[in-house]
Amino acid sequence: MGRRVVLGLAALGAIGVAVGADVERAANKVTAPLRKRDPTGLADLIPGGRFEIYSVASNVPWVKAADYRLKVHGLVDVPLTLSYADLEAMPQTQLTRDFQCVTGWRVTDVPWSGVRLADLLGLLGARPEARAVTFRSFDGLYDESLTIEQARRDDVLVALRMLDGPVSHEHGGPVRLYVAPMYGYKSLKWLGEIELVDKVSPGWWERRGYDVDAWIGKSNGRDDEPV
Ligand SMILES: Nc1nc2c(c(=O)[nH]1)N[C@H]1C(S)=C(S)[C@@H](COP(=O)(O)O)O[C@H]1N2
Ligand SMILES: [Mo]
Repeated sequence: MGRRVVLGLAALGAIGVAVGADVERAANKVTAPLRKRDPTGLADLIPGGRFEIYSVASNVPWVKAADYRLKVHGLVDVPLTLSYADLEAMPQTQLTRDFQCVTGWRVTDVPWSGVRLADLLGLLGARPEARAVTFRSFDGLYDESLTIEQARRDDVLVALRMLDGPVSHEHGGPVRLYVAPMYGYKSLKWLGEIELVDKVSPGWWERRGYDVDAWIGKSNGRDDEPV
């Protein structure tokens, strides 16, 4: 495994004030260049829906798989910096699930594949005082966290592939997080850093009003949603 020190992450910016889905929509407007174009509008008619491309950052560095590094550190026995090849060499787990944004859109039966976060944590040796995991995006803005129990679920992936191909830049490639049982805002794109910490800190959208525990159908006042 590579242990090279990697690209320093840009300082985490804190911007924005208001709360909820309106802010999510407003933030997404910034990212027009990242959105998929569909001049026909026909994509809206495809059953099962399609992905909206979201980014709170207007410019995200384009990182090739060969240049990719994932820093994993904090309350672990062996802090590591992993390359894309390191991640590819680990056992890959496949999952096919619906992807659901808290604002209402859903894409059915999306295939994902990657390294179980649990396997990664096992490799590094989480210390007993590690109670939570914080994730930071190399977009310099977005962050998320999970409790250590959530992070050890077998449906939480450090994803290298989605939709039967490598994770594309617009979907958060080369590597993003995929938290299957939770709303889309937990599935941090452009994953740059994983830190084991002593407690959960609310992520980018959670500081703006979304629930920290983002269970699909059991959070954010959407208790009536089918899972
Ligand atoms: N870095 C980063 N990750 C992110 C977001 C973001 O703005 N920045 N948006 C989140 C939200 S709200 C959703 S619904 C999903 C959307 O994933 P997609 O852009 O691949 O459709 O990404 C999540 N991960
Ligand atoms: Mo979302």
